This record gives sequence, C-alpha cells and structure tokens, in this order.
Amino acid sequence: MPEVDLERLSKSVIDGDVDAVKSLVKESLRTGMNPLELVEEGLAKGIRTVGERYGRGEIFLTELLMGAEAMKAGMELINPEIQRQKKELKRVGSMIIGTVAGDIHDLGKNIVSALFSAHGFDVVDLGVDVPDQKFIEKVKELKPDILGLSALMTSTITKQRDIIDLLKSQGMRDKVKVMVGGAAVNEDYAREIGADGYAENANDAVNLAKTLIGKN
Ligand code: B12
Repeated sequence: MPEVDLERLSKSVIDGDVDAVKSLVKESLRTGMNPLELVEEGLAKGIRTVGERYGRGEIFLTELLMGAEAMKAGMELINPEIQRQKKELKRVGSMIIGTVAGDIHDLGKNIVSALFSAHGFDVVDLGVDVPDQKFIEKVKELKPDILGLSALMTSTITKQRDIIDLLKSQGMRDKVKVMVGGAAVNEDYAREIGADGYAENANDAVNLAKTLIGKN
C-alpha cells in the first residue's frame, strides 16, 4: 500500500469515517500490506492526532468519539489477520493486560495487546475498568510472563501502585514482570511504584517485554 494511502487511513480516523477506514483496511490487507504498519502508521497516528486536537480544545467530544469508533472498526478487521499471521510465529511468552479500575480508555491498550500478539505473545486481555483483585486472580491462574497495566488518568494511575502492592502482599511479586503504561504514566512514576518497566508506545513495550523475559 503506497504511503499516501496510510495517510488516507489516518485521515479517515481523524474524520471519524468508519466506512472509509473499513474499506481502506480491507483493501490494504487484500494487497498483502503488513497489518502492524496499518496499526502504527495508519490508525494509531490518526487517533493520536485526534487526541491532541481534543486536548487543545480544537474538536468536540462527539468528534473524538467518532475517531475512536473509526479506530475500533479498523482494529476489528486487522486483529484476525494478526492472529492468522501469528500462527506461523514462534511463541515468545505470555501476557495479561487490562485497563485499571475506574478507567475506560482502551484504544492504546488494544494496540499494545495487538502488537504483543503479533510478536508471538499469548495475550489475555481483561478489558477495561478491571478490579485490582481480578488482575491478581488471573496472574495466579494463568502465570503469565508479563502483567500489563494501562491507565490514562492521574486519578487511576494510583491503581497501578495498588496492584503491585497487592502482588507483594500476596507473595507473588517475583512471579511476574509488571509493565505500566498510558498517557498519565512516565518512567519516574513507574520506578517509584516498583514496576519492572514502562513504555510510552506499543513498539517500545514489546521490545522491553522481550528484554525483561530474556527473549531479545
Ligand atoms: C480518546 C479519549 C477518551 C475516549 C476513550 C475512548 C476509548 N475507547 O478509549 C472517551 C471519550 C470515552 C474518554 C473519556 C474520558 N476521558 Co479521555 N481521553 C481520550 C484522549 C483524547 C486520547 C486517549 C487515546 O486513546 N490516545 C491514543 C492511544 C493510542 O494512546 P495511549 O492511550 O496513550 O496508548 C499508547 C501508550 O500510552 C502506550 N500504552 C497504553 N497502555 C499501555 C499499557 C502498557 C502496559 C504499556 C507498556 C504501554 C501502554 O501504548 C499505547 C499505544 O502506543 C486522552 C488525551 C491524551 N492525550 O491521552 C483523553 C484523556 C486521557 N481523558 C481524560 C478524561 C478526564 C476523560 C473523562 C473523565 C472525561 C469526562 N470528563 O468524562 C472520561 C473518562 C471516563 C473513565 N472513567 O475512564 C483526560 C485525563 C486527565 C488526567 N490526566 O487525569 C485526558 C488526558 C484528556 C485531557 N487532556 O483532559 N476519553
């Protein structure tokens, strides 16, 4: 898919044009385009622009929501292709991911989830607004290599600390590598709460995860 079409894809997300996103994604997958490039250079680029414009007060909430819908529609078409290609990959590790309690932002988490999957991780995505204890139960049950905690608000990043503290108090802290992310998180905060890693985007997150589990 020529670069200009990736631009069209990200512009269609910005415009909140679900139909255009769907047809561009379908067409590019049909022509053998790398699904990860579609996510990163097309959809994610678009939604970041929408987020920035919303943050600057340049667009309304309805436009933000339309952008989010368009992004989701694209991801729904790309995810099965990622899963299909994954079958040919060597398994790298496993991950549980979710957005913490009180927080319903999931666009970034879904990108992280898709990228880990595409790089050979088995991913269990617990969704959004996930209670602390649910993360703990799932870690106990599935024993993943990585626990990913996404939080986008200053009011919810405290949950990342709470979950790490719960892992400690239940004697499970050394059983799993905890990675944190989301727009309100940074490297310093991650270190302060005792996370094993922080990444500001999905690509860096995958690389860091591989390093953390000695697979890089
Ligand atoms: C889209 C959006 C929404 C959408 C969410 C749609 C959805 N399904 O996710 C809607 C409109 C529903 C929404 C609602 C709200 N939102 Co909002 N939202 C945003 C916005 C504009 C963009 C977020 C986004 O999707 N970015 C694009 C993705 C691709 O980026 P990302 O999420 O950062 O993810 C990347 C990285 O962070 C990283 N990453 C993410 N997760 C993880 C996890 C791990 C483990 C790792 C390693 C990495 C990682 O990788 C991702 C991919 O590269 C941000 C502004 C911003 N600049 O972030 C505000 C923002 C996060 N929202 C905000 C607020 C306040 C709210 C509301 C409370 C609004 C309200 N008053 O009702 C509600 C929250 C409801 C709730 N309880 O959660 C504030 C938070 C302020 C703060 N600092 O606390 C922000 C910053 C806007 C602002 N400037 O005020 N929001």
